[in-house]
Amino acid sequence: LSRRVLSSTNGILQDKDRIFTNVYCDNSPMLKGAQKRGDWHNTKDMLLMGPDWIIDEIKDSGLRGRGGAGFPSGLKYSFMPKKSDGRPSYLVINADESEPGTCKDREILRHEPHKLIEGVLCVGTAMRAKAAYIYIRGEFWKEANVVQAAIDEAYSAGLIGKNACGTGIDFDVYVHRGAGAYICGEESALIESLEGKQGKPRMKPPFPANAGLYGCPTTVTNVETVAVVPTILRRGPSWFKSFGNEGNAGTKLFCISGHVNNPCTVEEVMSIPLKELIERHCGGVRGGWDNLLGIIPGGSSVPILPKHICDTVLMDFDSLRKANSGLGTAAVIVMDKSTDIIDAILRLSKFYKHESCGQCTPCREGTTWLVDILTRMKYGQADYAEIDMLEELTKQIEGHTICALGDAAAWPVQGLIRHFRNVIEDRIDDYWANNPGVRKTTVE
Ligand code: L3W
Ligand code: SF4
Repeated sequence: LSRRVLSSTNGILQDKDRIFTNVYCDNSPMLKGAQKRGDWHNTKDMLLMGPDWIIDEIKDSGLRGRGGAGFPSGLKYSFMPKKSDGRPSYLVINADESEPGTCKDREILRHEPHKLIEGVLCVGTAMRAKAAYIYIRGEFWKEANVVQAAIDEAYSAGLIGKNACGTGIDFDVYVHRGAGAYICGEESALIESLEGKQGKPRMKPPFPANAGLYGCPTTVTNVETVAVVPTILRRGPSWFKSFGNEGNAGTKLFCISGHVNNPCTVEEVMSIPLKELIERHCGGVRGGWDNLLGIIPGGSSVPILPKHICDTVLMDFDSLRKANSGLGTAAVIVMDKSTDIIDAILRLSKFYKHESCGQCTPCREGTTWLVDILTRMKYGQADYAEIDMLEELTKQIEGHTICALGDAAAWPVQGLIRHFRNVIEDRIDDYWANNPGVRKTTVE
């Protein structure tokens, strides 16, 4: 809390500081409208400052990846080779937005496609790439059409393609559509899928920056991360850093769903208090703040937080990590007291079981076990000892798999046990009290 600079004294983002000014589609997403909003302004001058300048500006801004991991973006982009060894470098945009509760990149694709394409050109130039692929979730057919139309406009206007923006730089942009698998949002599975194979994650290292698409240096990066870059370059890293707490710079799109009066996607300052975010933009929790049970603050892959933590926690990477959860994709899923919390977490476990690619035994078998045990716990048909066994199972999955899907399956269940063990125990007590004739089997 040492450097709480929330753009204004009352802690809300002012319109003049919004990056995504068309996120509600007040105006046309196409080129004319985008240029009126300031997109493609001075892009040539920014590109001619050179790759090192662009990377330094991104590093200085403190931008961290908006796709879930929060890795420092400038550092990640700097991993790409400065000198070619004969292999081309590729930029790949992860628009496979599939994390439950997450719908922020969708709004950018629909309403701000030129912000993305300009960002693709800036970031691609920074890593000396000549081509970028935008990998769009299969279900987003409308968004893919909008992005393709915007790319066509950008080619016609000379903004991309040969001699992009009159800089002498050649840069091509292609749309590639996924086929509806969550795992293709994992960067190495996405690369496999782009290559025409099944979307199964690769072991890392090597990281894509060393050996990615077709074995060439590749950076896979999220839509929102890239789309904010032109504004950072135009307005400067200090402007971006003036929002949020130390190490958690900038503004951010939050998508808030569940038991609130007005679910929405909204741009706010990083480090805004969770309660303020919901009360200011969503008309509060259904039935009032005291009716809150808990909130998943960052998409389905992070642990739920109970109300007493939601009362004060700030929405940024480090604050949520300290609270034993995470910012993830900044998808805020609100649950009021009417929620059957065991059933809600069971639903997530079913999702991960379904989406597991099956390569690793702990993930493939473990997610099946999570579903089996939680299904019984939902009805109370379990034993107290099985709660510890369930927790142990999550520890056997976490950190023992090729990709982060295993962790993502484990963490929500750990959050359930950490904060709602009493609910599971009460459910077990109720079941055995109401079913005296049923024979109980004890877990060793
Ligand atoms: C070179 C090194 N590159 C790290 C790169 C790496 C990647 C980035 C972050 O998982 C999380 C996951 C989900 N040399 C490097 C290096 N890099 N060290 O930096 O890497 P990492 O491993 O921290 O994260 P990840 O594998 O990208 C992403 C979580 O996000 N998530 C869900 C996301 C869902 C979506 C969606 O809907 N599309 O994104 C939510 O929490 O669980 O923990 O690029 O290569 N030494
Ligand atoms: Fe596949 Fe799961 Fe292993 Fe990831 S953790 S590679 S999804 S089996």
